Amino acid sequence: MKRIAASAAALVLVLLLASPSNGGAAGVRVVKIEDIDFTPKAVTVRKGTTVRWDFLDEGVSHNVISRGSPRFSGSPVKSRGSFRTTFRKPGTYRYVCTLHPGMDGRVVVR
Ligand SMILES: [Cu+2]
Repeated sequence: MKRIAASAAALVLVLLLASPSNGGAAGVRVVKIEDIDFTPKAVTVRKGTTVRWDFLDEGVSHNVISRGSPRFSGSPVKSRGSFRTTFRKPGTYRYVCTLHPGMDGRVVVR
């Protein structure tokens, strides 16, 4: 019986490791904020994907503010840490950092 339980646990582990973390049904896509820019400036994701912005511009504050339609709820002004939101509906979501003109990006949800 112990042996069967161990085999089942091993199988679950294999299934977890084999499941795609990117390009699958849902996952996390990271956008870096550094050098007063979003990198990459555009990401294309499947609906249900969480996009996480990592604030890596040491000492420089930024925000992530949705522009136009469709819209998502943006981040406060931050200089470290991260902000994440999950995109459930297809569309092209444009956003800017309101503190730095020209600092913009987009998330295309399919
Ligand atoms: Cu900024």
